[in-house]
Amino acid sequence: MEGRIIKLTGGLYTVQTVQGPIEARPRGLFRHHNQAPKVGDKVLIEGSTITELFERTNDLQRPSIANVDQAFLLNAAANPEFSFNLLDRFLALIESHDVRAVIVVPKIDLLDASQLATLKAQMRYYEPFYDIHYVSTKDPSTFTSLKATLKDKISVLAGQTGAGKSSLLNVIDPNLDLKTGEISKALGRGRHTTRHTQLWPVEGGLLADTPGFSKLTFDHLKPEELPHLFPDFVALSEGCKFRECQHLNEPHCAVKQALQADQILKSRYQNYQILHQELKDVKRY
Ligand SMILES: Nc1nc2c(ncn2[C@@H]2O[C@H](COP(=O)(O)OP(=O)(O)O)[C@@H](O)[C@H]2O)c(=O)[nH]1
Ligand SMILES: [Mg+2]
Ligand SMILES: [Zn+2]
Repeated sequence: MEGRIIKLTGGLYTVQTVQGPIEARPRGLFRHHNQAPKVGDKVLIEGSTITELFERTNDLQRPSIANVDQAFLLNAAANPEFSFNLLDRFLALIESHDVRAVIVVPKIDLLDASQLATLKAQMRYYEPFYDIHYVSTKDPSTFTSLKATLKDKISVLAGQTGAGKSSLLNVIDPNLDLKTGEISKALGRGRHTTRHTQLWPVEGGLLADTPGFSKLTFDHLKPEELPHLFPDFVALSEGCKFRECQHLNEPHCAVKQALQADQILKSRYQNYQILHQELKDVKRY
């Protein structure tokens, strides 16, 4: 029977199947992968044994989840102040893990109508490349379109502390926070909570209760890889003279031409330059 691993605690896996959740253990390491199954893996089970592990589409380390379809990247409209730099860094990081990013702007109730209109106008630049959801916990109906995207997918949340991740979990399923709270209580002592990642069935999909991409580090990337992580630049790069154009000092660069023609958000290009330099400065051995 086919299933999806939604939880791992002390070597015991919980596999979601058409017959409901089943607790199972793996047969051992898997020949083709030489690795243990993890949360998010699509597997075959016989009785209470995981017998086969399907190929992964991607493989996150923190939290440890395979086959993530999308990451909701939260950048609050205010408090903390909206940052295009953080937005672009997170987007590149998520792209580098082969995960689809979905932009979420929480706390729109903290802006007045004209401030919100200004932010939306700036964000319009991203619309051809990313879905954007503007939400507020003060108006739960703002979450309707976001909820609809959960179906049949594995989703994780990303974004800095205070962005509104826990609040979003709470709106999507008020039981989620409670459940994680129960786990820490069950462990007792209340001093140290051992967190384990778990996928919760919500809106016909699965949502991780542990945020991803919390370390905004790019050690795994070479500067030459960066152009591929900016889909807006990728779309233009056909017009660059050089195939592996870095869009920095090369002649006949379509990205720089678009920048001069105001077809690229200035902050977007600046953030690209900053990141490119940072990746060059990373020590490699
Ligand atoms: N006004 C307003 N406050 C919000 C909204 N979403 C979250 N907050 C508040 O922002 C703070 C941080 O939210 P939280 O969900 O804990 O962020 P996290 O650190 O990303 O999990 C909390 O005080 C929330 O009550 C919103 O849509 N509107
Ligand atoms: Mg939180
Ligand atoms: Zn170029």
